[in-house]
Amino acid sequence: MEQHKIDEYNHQHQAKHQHKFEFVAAGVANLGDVMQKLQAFQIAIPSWALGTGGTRFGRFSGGGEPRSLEEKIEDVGLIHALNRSSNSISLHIPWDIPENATAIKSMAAQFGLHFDAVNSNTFQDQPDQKLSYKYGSLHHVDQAVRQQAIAHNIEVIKYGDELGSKALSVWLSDGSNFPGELNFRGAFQRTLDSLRQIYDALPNDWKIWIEYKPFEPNFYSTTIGDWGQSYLLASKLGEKASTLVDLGHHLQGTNIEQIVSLLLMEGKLAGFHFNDSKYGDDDLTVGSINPYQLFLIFNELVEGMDNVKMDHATGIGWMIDASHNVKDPIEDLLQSVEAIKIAYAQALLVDKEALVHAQQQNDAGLAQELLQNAYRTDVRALVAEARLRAGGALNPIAVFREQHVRSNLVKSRGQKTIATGL
Ligand code: PSV
Ligand code: MN
Repeated sequence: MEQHKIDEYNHQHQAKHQHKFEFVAAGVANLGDVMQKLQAFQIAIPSWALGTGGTRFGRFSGGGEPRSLEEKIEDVGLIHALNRSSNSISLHIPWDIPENATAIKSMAAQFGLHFDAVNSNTFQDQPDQKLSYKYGSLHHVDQAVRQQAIAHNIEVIKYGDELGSKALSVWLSDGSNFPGELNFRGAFQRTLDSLRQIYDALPNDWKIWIEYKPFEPNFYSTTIGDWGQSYLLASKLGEKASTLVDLGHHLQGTNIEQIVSLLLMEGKLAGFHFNDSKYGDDDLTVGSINPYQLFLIFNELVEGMDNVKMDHATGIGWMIDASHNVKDPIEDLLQSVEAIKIAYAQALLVDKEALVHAQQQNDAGLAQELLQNAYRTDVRALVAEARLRAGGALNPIAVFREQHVRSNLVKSRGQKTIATGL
């Protein structure tokens, strides 16, 4: 995306934007601070979200999907050029093996991108794989299978290291489908032992992020099923290990903001996989179903990070993890980043002193007023202004559509492309 096209769009819409920005900015006491924080805040894009997702019933390609790692990087480069808020990409191995790490790294750098956490994959069998993960990987009863999965994770660290990543993100599908199939303690102990071996292979400045999920693809138990189990593993492993929260990996009604608050307090919150859901791990666009919950999570994050003087932008990992069936993946990611930044901006507007006072007085009514005052502020012009100041588009999706980016991608890449990993 040439910068002049973005500038042209911005120029045409500047006057209307300015009016909206001044209106909302007039009510923001700490405007300079909010604008600076919004500009600094970046959200990583997962390589697997750049193609259309599917379900076990089917997959409907949208066309023009990236066919290689290079094309995935191009797509993230485009997203970042438009929103100036997505300056990194998270790779999944073996879907995204970089054949020439130096070349891939410098290509990414040309788009202003670097590499976020690398993800291992022991939830699928690869064609050339010796032993199957049908009954799990790091928790497997057979030591040879565990060893194969450990070796894979260590290989993923190696790829990530070559690209400048600093974290290994582990999500296991290990679990069981029927009562009695698995000894829970045994499965946990074997997982811990396997993770220890991976932990010991981490470079000094690396972290390991342990994701949890209550069900799917296993439907009776998951060996790392909730934040308690992940936290227990992370605590036993040591300070390089922490818990990764994927918003879709909770049962309905779970108070995610409370989980986040306590993990932060313990210094064990690795970061986020953002998405939204109505029923389970739906992988819908973050903010599309429950934006108030997203705001409440950010409210805890801002309060908790400020409490320990943690830099919001760099203190933990911020990443999207979504992939559904119907929308254009690039538009979906632009919407996701926008929803995250809106929730973050609203959380920055909460009158914290007044909230502390209300809490001391047990004034639930006032506490609600204070939170909802911030939540009901239309901060879109603040987020757009931050983007504008960073060189992005006032309205990224409008530019994407006006420039016919998707149909150009279909022309150059083809209608029936399938991004690796999907
Ligand atoms: C599966 O639920 C999942 O969405 C996990 O959240 C991982 O982070 C992601 O896939 C990629 O492996
Ligand atoms: Mn995830």
